[in-house]
Amino acid sequence: MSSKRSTAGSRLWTGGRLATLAGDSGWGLVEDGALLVDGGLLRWVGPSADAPAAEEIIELHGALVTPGLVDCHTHLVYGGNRADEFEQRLHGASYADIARAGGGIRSTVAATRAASEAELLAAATKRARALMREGVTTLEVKSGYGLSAATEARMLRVARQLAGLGVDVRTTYLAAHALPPEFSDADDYIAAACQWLPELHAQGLVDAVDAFCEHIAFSPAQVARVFDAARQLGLPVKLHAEQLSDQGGAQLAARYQALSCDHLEFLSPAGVQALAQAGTVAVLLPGAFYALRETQLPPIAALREAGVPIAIATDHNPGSSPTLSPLLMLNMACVLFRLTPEEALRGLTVNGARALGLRDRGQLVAGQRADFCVWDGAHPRELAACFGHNPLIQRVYQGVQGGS
Ligand code: DI6
Ligand code: FE
Repeated sequence: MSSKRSTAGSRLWTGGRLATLAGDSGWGLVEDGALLVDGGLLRWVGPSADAPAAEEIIELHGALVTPGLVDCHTHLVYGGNRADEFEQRLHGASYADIARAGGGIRSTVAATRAASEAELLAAATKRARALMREGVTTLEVKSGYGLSAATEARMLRVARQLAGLGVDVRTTYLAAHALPPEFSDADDYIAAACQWLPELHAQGLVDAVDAFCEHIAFSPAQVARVFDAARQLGLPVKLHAEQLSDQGGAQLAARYQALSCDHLEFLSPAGVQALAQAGTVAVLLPGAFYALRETQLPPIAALREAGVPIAIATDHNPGSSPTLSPLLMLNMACVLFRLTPEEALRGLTVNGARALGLRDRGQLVAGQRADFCVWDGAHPRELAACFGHNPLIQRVYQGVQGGS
């Protein structure tokens, strides 16, 4: 890539192969395409031959351009690591066994509480940079390893600071993730978690509210109380639903017009219909499916048939999905879940954005944010077909070249 002039102002990226993902289906390919950027937004997208004039021209030399990647489900801020549990699972212990024995999420809670804000930020910064090196321009980060008012706030503050790296960060309150050791009654804990929310929201730390609805976590009735607290503040909700069993979480979330339901391996036909009617995004997490050696596949065909938008994400966390590779998730979504490469890329761009309630990104269309990636490749399906390889040449965030 070469730049002819370096004046600030309008910039034209020209001579690229664009996968715009415009519309509801198809790659939206523009061979020899151009993008005009001004003020952090895409102002014009089309064939290079028709491109308007700009103050600066950047030649793409035929490189592939896609929207910036949106990782809509991560647990990026935490202390410690859980490689010991990886070994335990290889020796036959299940994820649920380890959680019931006090490991799992609760072991990360102990390590997170013991870490200072600066330590959490340093660790999360490395992880965010790794995601950005593979093209992530929007990143969601959940709390849920603090499980007290002070430590949930600390996690959310750290998450917000990651925006300084040059990535858009959305924060989600996930206090209803596990029962902390100082509580013996889950209902009492849920009451506390609901009480903490207004103050965290008042501090501007919360974009959405999530919960873990599962036999090893919280019941639908308990989740409903958390969702009521969110609704009182006008906050949208999301749900970790039907990961290990069918709890009817999707139907509950749909009643609250949830932005997304995530995991969904055990989603029932009634759950699929509920998501379709509510317009809730199904976020599939192949990294967790793979790492836990799950065998029950999410009901992809039924989701497709019902027209439920499908997103994919890394679910980066130290236990069930310790991956920092969104590109590997593209490949796994295809190989493990049989998504098409186009569905997978839509899942990590436009539908990932939708799972965060964001409609201003995820497609290369005039008016959208100028968040895009330039790749060494001729066709976007290559991004899903290859794995263990990073072809990113350039990551552009709000019209600014961040490099790879
Ligand atoms: N499901 C997940 O994928 C993460 N949380 C959850 O409810 C995993 C959290 C962990 O194991 O630390
Ligand atoms: Fe998760």
